[in-house]
Amino acid sequence: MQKLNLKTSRLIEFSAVRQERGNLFFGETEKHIPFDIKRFYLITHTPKGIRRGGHAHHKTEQILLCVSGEVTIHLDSGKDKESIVLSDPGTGIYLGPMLWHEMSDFKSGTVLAVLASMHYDEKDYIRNYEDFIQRFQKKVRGK
Ligand code: T46
Repeated sequence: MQKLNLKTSRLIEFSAVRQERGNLFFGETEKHIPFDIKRFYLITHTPKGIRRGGHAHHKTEQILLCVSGEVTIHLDSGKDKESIVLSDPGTGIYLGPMLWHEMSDFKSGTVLAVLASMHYDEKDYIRNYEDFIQRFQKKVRGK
């Protein structure tokens, strides 16, 4: 399994039941999912060459899970950057708040599922990178 070194992100290994009749993956709050799920959404039919995301969240925590296909997730804590390929439905990636993230290189047929800790609220988004970096630096100085 790939590793993640960023503090506000980690890979989550879901439970798996692999049988001759097929695979079943499951996740439970507390054990795999460190928040109560308030919302889910799916990203599908992303055309070749498209990059999605490009923002951070003030408070929302999320788990990204590639149900089928393959997608690359780019993470930026403000200090460190890391990219990871998601293709195994048994492995999700937890994204904490204040983590800039982008998704690229969606293979044809990719379905990206997202579990979120909060309802959709555009005010929770930081969509400007300079703004994100300024907020990150302010937080670091405040420590
Ligand atoms: C994220 C990454 C991984 C809603 O109305 N409700 C929702 O729950 C969501 C997620 C989006 N929307 C609307 C807001 C925009 O008008 O759907 C439109 C597309 O959203 P956005 O451009 O933010 O999509 P992505 O793929 O860039 O980002 C999404 C999530 O928005 C974001 O929270 O972390 O996936």
